[in-house]
Amino acid sequence: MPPEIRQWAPAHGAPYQPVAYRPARMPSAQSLARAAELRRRMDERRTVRHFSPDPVPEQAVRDAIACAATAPSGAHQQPWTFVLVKDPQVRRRIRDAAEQEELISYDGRLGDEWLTALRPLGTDAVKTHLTDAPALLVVFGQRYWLGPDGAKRKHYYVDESVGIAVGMLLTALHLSGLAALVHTPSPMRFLSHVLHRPENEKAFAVIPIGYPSDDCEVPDLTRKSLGQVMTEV
Ligand code: IYR
Repeated sequence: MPPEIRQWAPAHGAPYQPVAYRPARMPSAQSLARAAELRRRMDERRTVRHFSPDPVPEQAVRDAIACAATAPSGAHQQPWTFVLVKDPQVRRRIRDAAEQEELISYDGRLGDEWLTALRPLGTDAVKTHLTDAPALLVVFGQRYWLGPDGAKRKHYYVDESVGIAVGMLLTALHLSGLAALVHTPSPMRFLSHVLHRPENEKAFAVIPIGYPSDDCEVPDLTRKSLGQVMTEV
């Protein structure tokens, strides 16, 4: 029996029924101060691959997931599932399967150009973070939902929606003092089997969460400047 697709009664086809939205206007001095502070704090975020085994406050992870789930989504269909993996045996299975795929990838499947692009990151097929980080989150995108008649109905802009949600998740985790890695073992199909996800869900990313280890190192990377990433017309 394939795992069941979770039912959700969306407002599919409901008439437009607006409600008033009147958030208090923030004074511009406060906006500027907040924006500058947020920019500074976000620039301190680093992708971490070496985690301390110290536990993280689980509620902080739950709150970050709840923040992610406030993301905008195509037709407000909220096409995401966040699986918090706690069972050490399941995590071991995920690591074994991921490393099996990554060995093939690093052994040639990625190709020279891709491997060259990855060289400055220092990554390889060994994925200790999958078992070492105190929390492991696997994010799935729901490709479709089931109507009341059991028929498949499309979700729109699934990758874009889930990508925005993951961005918000990373922001929430970082501002809560937690480090994370967006890991995309490729191919990721094994995650559906190991985590018994239903047929409509496709893995988007595996996200170990925790604190950097005492001897954590990160690649010496620079970010593009604002002038390099934006233009004005
Ligand atoms: N999935 C592999 C390779 C990899 C690919 C990209 I694009 C990265 O930014 C980092 C790694 C891995 O996880 O090692």
